[in-house]
Amino acid sequence: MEEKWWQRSVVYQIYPRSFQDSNGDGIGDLPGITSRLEYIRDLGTDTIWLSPIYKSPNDDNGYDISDYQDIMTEFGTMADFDVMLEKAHSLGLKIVMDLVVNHSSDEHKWFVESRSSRDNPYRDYYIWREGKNGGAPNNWGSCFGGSAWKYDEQTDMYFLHLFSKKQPDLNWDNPVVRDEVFNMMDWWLQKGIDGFRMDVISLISKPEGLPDGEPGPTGYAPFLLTANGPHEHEYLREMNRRVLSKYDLLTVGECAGVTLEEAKNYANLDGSELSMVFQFEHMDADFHPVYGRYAEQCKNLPRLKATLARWQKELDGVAWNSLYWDNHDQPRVVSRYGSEKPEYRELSAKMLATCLHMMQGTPYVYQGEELGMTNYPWTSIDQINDIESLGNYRDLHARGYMSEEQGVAMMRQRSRDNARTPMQWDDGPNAGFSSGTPWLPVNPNHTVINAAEQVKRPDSVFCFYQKLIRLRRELDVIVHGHFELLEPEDPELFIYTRTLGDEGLLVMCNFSENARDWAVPADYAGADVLLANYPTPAESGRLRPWEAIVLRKGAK
Ligand code: TEU
Ligand code: CA
Repeated sequence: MEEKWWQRSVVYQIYPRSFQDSNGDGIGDLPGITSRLEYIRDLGTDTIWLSPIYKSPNDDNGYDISDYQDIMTEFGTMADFDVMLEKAHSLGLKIVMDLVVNHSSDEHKWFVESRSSRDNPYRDYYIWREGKNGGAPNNWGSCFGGSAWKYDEQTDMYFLHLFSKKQPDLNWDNPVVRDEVFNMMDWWLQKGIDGFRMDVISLISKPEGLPDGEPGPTGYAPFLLTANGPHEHEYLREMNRRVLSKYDLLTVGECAGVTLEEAKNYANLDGSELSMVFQFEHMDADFHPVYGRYAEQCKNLPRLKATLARWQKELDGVAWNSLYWDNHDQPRVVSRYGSEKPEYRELSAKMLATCLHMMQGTPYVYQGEELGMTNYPWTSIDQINDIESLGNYRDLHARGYMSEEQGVAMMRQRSRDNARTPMQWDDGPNAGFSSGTPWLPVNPNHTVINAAEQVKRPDSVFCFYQKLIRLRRELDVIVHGHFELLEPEDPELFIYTRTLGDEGLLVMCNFSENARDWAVPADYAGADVLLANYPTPAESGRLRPWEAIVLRKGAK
């Protein structure tokens, strides 16, 4: 199989609202992104994934789209987009857009029509059902808490919303909806974009008859029961045949609920569906066993290692992995699996980056991850903007599972807002993000953690990411090497090898602040040090706190 361009790419994700404000309204925008494209090029990433920039009432910060072919007012104009796209391409950067078509905004004209009457031509663009026993049509719960159904008086029926009440699910079983979506995609591709990240694309085909599911701790059936539905791959193959296959794109499906077996279809190397998927098993590895994500973190390194190892081994040669720790939905990985202690923060950020970037797959760097940015020290629920965090907290608080104080502690660990505080450009006011009042508070630690300081310090996290990204460009063993996990049960060490022919890498990562004895296997004795996160040479047979070392043998 010849190598595809995105198999050697490293993608930079921008959450536009929090990246760079150019007009002082406290909200990031497209001209702000355009002014920072050289920074992204200098990091070494070659592709940008833009979280949604389309017209939206911002109930879910742009993941509720009211016009798929126009730009969100706060972010600028289509002319601003064209300038940004043109400059990105001139710098050798590709642009991947966020495709949010499992649902639209309830302010989209399709839904305004659909809800107006039962026989409106747009009625079947969405999923309407009669109530049952005086309540919702089934027991499905929304990802954001509460029921996944909203009663609509106008036509005395309920509509489905797996996410917020203002995000009605589109009816993909309706061929006219598929035509609308495919035409819109082609319109953007004709403008010259280079691919799509597809929001919850694994949920578009609902189970026949919309049956009740097994209720979870909140009494509702989890929304993930709709994942990988009966027509999922039929619709994606139709999308590929009618649109994607006409271009040379990076397409990544955000596949909530995807299994390894399913991923072999979504991301198979024969190009009949998508380039790759975002899976969530490694993101769920530290969930609370009963309350899931929105409860205290339950770290378990062996479980994290086992899931990543399984995805590495089972997709090798069959399908393609994405690699990520951070995005706009996840708490910052330095706070989640690293250390915020001043003496360890940068070491742990570099160790986490090494662990991820030495694997097989396309790595994604989320804005600020290349600086080692951390979670925010929230002190009150009132500071939280995120609809998902608030919805889940209110559900659990109302049921007596969580006090307000426990809720604030949970937000400091788990809220999506930890990823959405403004990008930290410098140590000045608002971290150089805005000359106005930022829509979400800037982390006070921007005086210590910021791009301006790091781009010129050779041992910074930023410069370490530059090295990692350069190595991926240069070494086939990183792109194509086969993965083997060592020490699967060790609770602190994540050690694995990559081999391609005679060449091999030994990747040793200490996920703890405990120094550990660990003897390098004989076949790596005396091997060259390809990469290390400590400034001083490694002590043989020992791994220092948060230490990462990559040994290379058999290089030609
Ligand atoms: O996220 C969908 C999804 O899978 C959620 O479970 C998400 O990963 C969650 O926040 C993790 O706990 C996508 C977008 O990435 C998210 O920002 C949107 O809120 C959501 O879809 C609805 O569009
Ligand atoms: Ca702005």
